[in-house]
Amino acid sequence: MERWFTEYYTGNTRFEIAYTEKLMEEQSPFQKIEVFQTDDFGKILVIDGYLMITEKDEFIYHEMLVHVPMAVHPNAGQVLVIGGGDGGAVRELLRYPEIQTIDLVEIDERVVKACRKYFPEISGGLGDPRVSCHYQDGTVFIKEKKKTYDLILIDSTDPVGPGEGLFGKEFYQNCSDALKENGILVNQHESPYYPGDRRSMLRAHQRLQEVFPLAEVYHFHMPTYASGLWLFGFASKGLHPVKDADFEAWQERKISTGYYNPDIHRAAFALPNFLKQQLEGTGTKGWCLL
Ligand code: AG3
Repeated sequence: MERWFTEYYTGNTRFEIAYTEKLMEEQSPFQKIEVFQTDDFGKILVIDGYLMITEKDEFIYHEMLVHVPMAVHPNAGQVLVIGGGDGGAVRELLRYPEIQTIDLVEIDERVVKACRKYFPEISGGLGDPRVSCHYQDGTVFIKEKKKTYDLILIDSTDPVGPGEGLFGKEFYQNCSDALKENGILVNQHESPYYPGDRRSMLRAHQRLQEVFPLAEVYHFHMPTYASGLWLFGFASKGLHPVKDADFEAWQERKISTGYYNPDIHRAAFALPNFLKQQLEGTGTKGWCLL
């Protein structure tokens, strides 16, 4: 008998992966956590019915989350990751010797436990001496921090359930206060195709633009997220995501990557017209607006 993991993108469109075994299912105080073994994507982590990571393509998401801002920031020493309990973002950050401390603020300790058990290759860096794990609500943690971080990564779930506050304007303002003068914020920014994701994307973009002098989005191809086209936001008090990137310095570090490279970095900020129009609120032609 075939068993399927199903994620509904809308009431009428869904994505399915057959699994060979359900390795765990747990209702934590915050959310439902599931891990499945699949043939095509390796192990997959699902939270509240939404696919978070697959062993096959998580590198794309985590490389684009980390290497884009790291190629721009001239010297990131203090980094904050909010969410990211799987450890994928931390794994990529640890490849930079100039990073001295990483605070990981994950609301749900059960996610970390599950990932340490089932995804050791992704979560392995969480025990590194440079990393401090705080099991706390990121919206509360951030309030105490002023001019502390060079880089803040918001590696969140979707804006339903525990992830919701991580898309709020007050939270973004607190992130801005917690960043040093040349700090950068990168956030999980949803996607333009399906209406629910699009609404979240537009709301996040508007709020970030209200808080930060510079707020842009960049895209990457994520096979197992709705529509395959996914976005991160890049916000700063001045540093430009392409003009201020130092690609030579990045390449000198000889970090081997499966997706990220300087051409991809530049191209990620080149947006298709329909997306530009959506973000500017001028999408009158109806491209992808259904
Ligand atoms: N964070 C979730 C990204 C959004 C997925 N959304 C969806 N499947 N509807 C992934 C965390 C990886 N560290």
